[in-house]
Amino acid sequence: MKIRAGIIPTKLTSINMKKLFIFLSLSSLLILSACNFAPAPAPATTPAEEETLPPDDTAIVEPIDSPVVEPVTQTPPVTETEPAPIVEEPAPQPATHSVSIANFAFSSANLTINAGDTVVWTNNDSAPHTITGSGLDSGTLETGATFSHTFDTQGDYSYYCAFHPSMTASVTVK
Ligand SMILES: [Cu+2]
Repeated sequence: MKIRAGIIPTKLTSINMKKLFIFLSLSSLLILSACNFAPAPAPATTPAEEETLPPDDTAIVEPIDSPVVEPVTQTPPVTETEPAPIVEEPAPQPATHSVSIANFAFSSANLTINAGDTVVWTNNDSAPHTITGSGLDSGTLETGATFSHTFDTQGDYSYYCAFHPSMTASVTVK
């Protein structure tokens, strides 16, 4: 052990190695005794080691820096959420309303519909009639003829028969 005693770093290193060796030996003994195992044959310590290392040194050597486990902070994966599609409120389906012309009268005479709806007039009378007024002009509707108009704009549409002005009716578009 004294071969390279003159070299201080080497000596220090050898001392540290001795401390480590003793520490490991004692640790293994503690573990084995705690497990009620028969103690393994203690590693022989050379007299030189016992001389240079008082028992107190083990207490100094014992704390071993446990590797610092840094908490792994995982940032949550950024999930790109697509913006929800703008759902337009579905417009009411356009409807078709029928108005019958019979006995010199419109039926229904007062019809209420939604914008976009269509009204179909049918002349079920023996005489010819018209739908006239408020922008409506069917021309002459002979018996069995039809006239249709789609109301896209809200408002009140009053109309009459050009042949029989007493025949009046209206369509209210909401
Ligand atoms: Cu008429």
